Order: sequence, then structure tokens, then C-alpha cells
Amino acid sequence: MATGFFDGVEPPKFHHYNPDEIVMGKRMEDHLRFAVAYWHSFAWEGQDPFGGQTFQRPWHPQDDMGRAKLKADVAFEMFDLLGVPFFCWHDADIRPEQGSFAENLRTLNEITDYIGEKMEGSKTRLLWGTANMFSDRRWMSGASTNPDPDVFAFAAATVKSCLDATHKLGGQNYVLWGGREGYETLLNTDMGQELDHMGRFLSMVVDYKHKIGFEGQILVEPKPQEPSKHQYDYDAATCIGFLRKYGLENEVKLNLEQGHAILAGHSFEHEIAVAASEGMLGSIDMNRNDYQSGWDTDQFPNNVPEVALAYYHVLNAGGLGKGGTNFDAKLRRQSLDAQDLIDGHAGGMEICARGLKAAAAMIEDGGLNAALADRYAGWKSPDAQAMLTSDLETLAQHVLSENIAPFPRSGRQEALENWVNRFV
Ligand code: XUL
Ligand code: CO
Repeated sequence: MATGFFDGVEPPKFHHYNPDEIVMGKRMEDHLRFAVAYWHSFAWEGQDPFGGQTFQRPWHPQDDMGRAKLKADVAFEMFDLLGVPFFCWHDADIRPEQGSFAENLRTLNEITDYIGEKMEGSKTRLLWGTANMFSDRRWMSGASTNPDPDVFAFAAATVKSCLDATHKLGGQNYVLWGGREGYETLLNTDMGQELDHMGRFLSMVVDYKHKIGFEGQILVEPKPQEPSKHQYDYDAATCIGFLRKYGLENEVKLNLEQGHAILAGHSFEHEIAVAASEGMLGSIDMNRNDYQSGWDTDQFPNNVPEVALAYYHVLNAGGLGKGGTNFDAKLRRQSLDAQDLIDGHAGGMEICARGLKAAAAMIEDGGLNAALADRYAGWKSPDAQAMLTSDLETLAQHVLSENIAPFPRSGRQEALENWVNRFV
């Protein structure tokens, strides 16, 4: 029976998103693999640092199993209305918070059984699950990096329970975002020890994934700060260095988020290109930050040129694979209506569809890749290749004997920007 939450709501009208349209030989839906984030759409109540709850949903307050089930009913109604193939959750989004680990485990199992039944009647699948190890006060000094070994153990138990639940629901990935894995002040922080603990913890996660036969990807999500002043998983490059240090580079990939890239002083396409160049692009969290506010505003995307360049790098990297496009985006706190939830997601889907089509057109046109190939063409010759296995003395001798005098060439940035502008 319908919950009635979406009664009277206009269903989305898509002008650009067409799941069955073939883009570069593949259905648009299979390229984009959209997911709804349970936390922003159903768990967040509209609070900001200056004010409390603005949304009043029939599943509030969220401390009761009956209302958690109603929330799931509404969530699946929205997945159907939007036609999204995936959703994502934290444990704390889907189950009521009731205190002890044993009680939270019991309610997590009960609600994920319930969600599993809902999935049987729905085409929406689980893109990823994750553990909220940042909201409760027990995590205030970190989860795996907490100075208190009891919290480390609690974090291990929590991730085990969430990985079990993700596996049970056929999740295609498991994400770790270290919201409190960092520091507020170095005066009370042993950074080396904390990083070793975080590396060891992630190895345990990988070991357990193999033990239970979970075939999804394990992903870490970089973000430079907020809530911690400094977070260890600062950006894609930092995460890759960390994964290599602890021997996890073949086991763990990255979940990259537009807004986090901006906070780190990068562009989204930079982060995607860094991960892709190391074969570590796992999935993306699509959203946008307000460029004036300087914090993580998690808005729905609305900038086609930015999104197009992001998908350009995704497509060049061979696509999202088991990953997807998760809308880690929330309504503005004044957007109170059920209609706003539909409009926010539908708008994001339209922007991504336009970005994907623009990216595909850029690749099919080939101009940008041709310009890139031309810029590096000198390296195609056997003599140039031999230099890479040579040494400084031989190269110095070569410059002298051949009287080498390099002739600078234009980087053609303006022409390339004009070229991109034809497609967006
Ligand atoms: C926080 C953030 C998280 C992760 C999952 O900025 O992006 O929602 O995506 O924990
Ligand atoms: Co995110």
C-alpha cells in the first residue's frame, strides 16, 4: 500500500535523461548508474549550524523501528518515481539509533531484511553501504584512528556489521569515508601512529571482504577537512600514497566527490584523472559546493560544463565499472515539499545526462585526444623512448654532440577551451 507521501507530486519529466538511449555503444543508464543517498534525502532533517530541524516527515523522530520501515517504504516509492537503478546508505540512516552495539546490530539486521524484501519488488539495487562513524559522540576523536583501543574495536565491529549487511543486500561496493579520521590539533595527536592504525584497519576490512566472499569494491572517499580540521584522506593523491604504503593499492579504489575536490583546492576532473591514471577510479559522489561559502554544501549539480569534463575523464578511463553516480546531495533546508525531493534528483539526473552526452560527443569528435597525442608525439620515436632508460651523463653527451636547442611550442589552451565550448 502506498504511503501517500508523494500524493499529488508531479513525476519527473526528463528532456535529456533517457535510460535506454545508446551513448558510445552503451545505455545511458548503464553509463551513469545513478544512486540516491539515503542520508540526505531521508535521514537529514534540515539542520544547519545555526538552526534545527526544518523538515517534518511522517518518519520523524527517527528512533523507532516502525518509522524506520515507513522511511524505507517512502524511499522505495521515490526510487520508483525517479527510475534510479541504485541507492546508498549508512547504517545510521536506515536503522533507529538505540544505544548499545548489540541493539544497533539487531535493528540493522531487521531493517536490512526489510529493505531486502522491498528490493525484491523493485528494480533498484544497492550501489554501496557504509558505516556512519562520525555522528555519535563515541567517534569524536576518530574511529580507527581513535587513541582509545575500545573505539578501534567498536569501529571494527561496526564495519563488520555494515559489510555483512551490504553483502546480504548484494551491494556492489563498500565505502569508507573517514569523517573523524584526522585531527583537530597536532598538540594531542600522534599522526604516525594514527595512520598505522588506519592502514591496519583497512587491511582487516579487505581480509574480511575476502573471507565472506564479498565481490564488491572497497572504496575510500577523500575529503580534506570538515568535520575534522584536517582529514588524513585529504585528496585522491594522498589516498593513493596511503594505499600504496600499506600494500592496499590492488584492493582498494576511490570514491571521489565533486564538492570534496573543490574543498581540496582541485577540480573534480583533476581528482578523477589522478585516480584514473593509477587505475583506482572506483565510483563518484556527484554534487556541487557553493563556491562562495567555502564549505561542503552538498547541493545537486547544476553546471553542465563542469559535469561534462568530469564524465569526459570517466569515459576516457573506461567508465564507472561497478561504481556509479551517487547523488551525495541534499535539498536546501527551505525546500520542504515532497516535490522538492523529486525536482532535486530529476534536475541532477538531467545535468548528468547532458554532461555525459557532451563528454561522449567530445570523445567521438576526437579533437581533444588528437591534440593531446600531437603534443606528446615526439615521445613516439625510438630515440626518445631510449632516453627513458638512459642516464644523465649519456643525455648530457647527446645534447652536446647533437647541439640540441629545444624550440618551445604553444600549449594552445585557448583553442582547446574554445573546442570544449562547442560541445557544452
Ligand atoms: C561527507 C560525505 C559522506 C560520504 C559517506 O562529506 O561525502 O556522505 O559520502 O560517508
Ligand atoms: Co560523499
